[in-house]
Amino acid sequence: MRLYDYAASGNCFKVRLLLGMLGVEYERVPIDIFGGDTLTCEFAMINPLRETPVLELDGGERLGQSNAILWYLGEGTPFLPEGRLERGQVAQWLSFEQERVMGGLGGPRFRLLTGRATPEQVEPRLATGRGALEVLDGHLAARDWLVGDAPSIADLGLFPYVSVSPVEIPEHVAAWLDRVRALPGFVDDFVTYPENARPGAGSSIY
Ligand SMILES: N[C@@H](CCC(=O)N[C@@H](CS)C(=O)NCC(=O)O)C(=O)O
Repeated sequence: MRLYDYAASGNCFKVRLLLGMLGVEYERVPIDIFGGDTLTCEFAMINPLRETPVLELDGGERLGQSNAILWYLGEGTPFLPEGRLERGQVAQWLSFEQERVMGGLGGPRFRLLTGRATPEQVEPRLATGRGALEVLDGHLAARDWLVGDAPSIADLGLFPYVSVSPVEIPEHVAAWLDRVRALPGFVDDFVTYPENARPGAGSSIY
C-alpha cells in the first residue's frame, strides 16, 4: 500500500493517523505541493484533481478523498461501526468536517500561516469555524466520542484541523482532542507549512 502524502496537510494526516493506529505498513510518497509536484502530468494520472492524499493499493487501484480513504481503511475494523444509524452518523460528521471544519478552520489557518490573507480577510470563514467548534463542543459535552461509545474514523477525520484551530478551542473539544492523542498508535507527524508555501515562493494551483 502506498500513500501519496503531504506532511503539512490535515487531510493526509488523518489517513496517516488511521494507518498508524491500525498498524498497517505502507510506503509514504512525499508530494511537495508547493514544489509543483501536483502540477505534473504524472501526478494528474495519479489523481486528476491534483490533490493529496491518494491511497494506492497493492493491485494498483487508487482512491482519493481523505474521508473515502478513511472509510475504505476503517471497514471491518473497530474504527467503523457496523450499525446502519452509526454509519450514517459517521458519514454525517465526515461531511461536517469537509464543509465546516476544513472550510472554517483549516482553510483560514492556511491563508493566515502562509501570508495569503489578513485576520480581517479570513474573519467570515473563521465565523463558520467558531460555529463548528460550538456544535462539536455541545455534542461532546455528554459523550467521549463523536459516534457511539468508541473512537471511530469520525474522530480521526475531525482531529487534524480541529487540533490546530486558529481560534480558541472550547473545553469539551479540548478534552476530546486529548482523548484522541491518548489512543494507542497515535503519531503526531503533522507539520506546519514549509517556507515554499508562501505566495510566490513555489508553484502550485493555489
Ligand atoms: N476533499 C479533499 C481535499 C484534499 C486537499 O485539499 N488536498 C490538498 C492538501 S490539504 C492538496 O493536495 N492540494 C494540492 C494542490 O491543490 O495542488 C480530501 O479530503 O482529500
